Amino acid sequence: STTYEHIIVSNPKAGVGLVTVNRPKALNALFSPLIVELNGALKDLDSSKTIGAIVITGNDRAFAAGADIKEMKDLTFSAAYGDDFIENWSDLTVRIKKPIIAAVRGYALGGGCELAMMADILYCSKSATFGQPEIKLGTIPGAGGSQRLTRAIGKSRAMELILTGDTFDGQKAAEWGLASKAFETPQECLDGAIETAEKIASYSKIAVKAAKEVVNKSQDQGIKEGVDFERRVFHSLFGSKDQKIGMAAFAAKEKPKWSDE
Ligand code: CO8
Repeated sequence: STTYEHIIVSNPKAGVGLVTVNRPKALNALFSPLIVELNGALKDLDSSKTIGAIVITGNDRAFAAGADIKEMKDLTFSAAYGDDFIENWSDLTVRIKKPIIAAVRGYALGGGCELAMMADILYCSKSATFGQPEIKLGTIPGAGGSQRLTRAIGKSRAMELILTGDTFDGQKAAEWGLASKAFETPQECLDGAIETAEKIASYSKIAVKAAKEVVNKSQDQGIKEGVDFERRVFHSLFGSKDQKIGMAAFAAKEKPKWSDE
């Protein structure tokens, strides 16, 4: 089997593939090599004859604290647009046919929140922290956040969260319908996700595939156009001074002084 540097793939129960994001020193910040590994692992699990459902998790402190700000801070518009930066994040939603459950413990911020929202089912611990804080860095969500958060919790709440960068906890995520369950503890969250994955894996793989496909039809009409549009605007912000100011300030642990340019 393949060995990975930034993720761990295991088989905790019959039919269940568990992918653990494992870059704890950076709070599981999502950088390109990790996304490549994640896509590779998901594709392997998707084509496995024995796996019926997949769980993605992080650790107790972080599901993922966002896209890697240090990797993005010097990115230019032409590089972001030219290479269609983060387009491969969408692999998870468009290529994987088996159900994916996100078990969110700790921080799910920015790209981390977006990754969790790409899953088919979202479970969290009550103390999990969600948010789209990109505005504080002089940019906007770039991996579907503006579209999926708005679909999940409604326009006014999503607009408020994206414009303020405020976070919300797992209990609120479940109340608002972003998560289907909020568990008392991080361990219960992971166990619950594995248990649900095991149940799904006990059913006919062909019926499960069909069920996922038809439920997703209800979401997909129009969302692809929205996500593509969002990513283009996100790319264009790499041409602004404030994106450089915001991300450099994060890396230097300083407060940004906005130029409004
Ligand atoms: N990128 C890079 N490094 C990070 C990130 C990140 N997103 N988050 C945390 N780290 C690093 C810190 O720099 C620190 O590194 P070091 O030890 O070398 O200084 C280490 O992880 C531990 O973090 P902190 O010391 O900051 O831990 P605290 O407990 O003090 O704070 C927080 C935890 C509140 C989560 C804080 O780390 C934080 O605010 N992180 C950034 C959150 C954020 O802004 N996320 C959004 C990023 S932008 C984004 O995702 C854009 C999405 C666009 C689409 C997807 C593109 C790929």
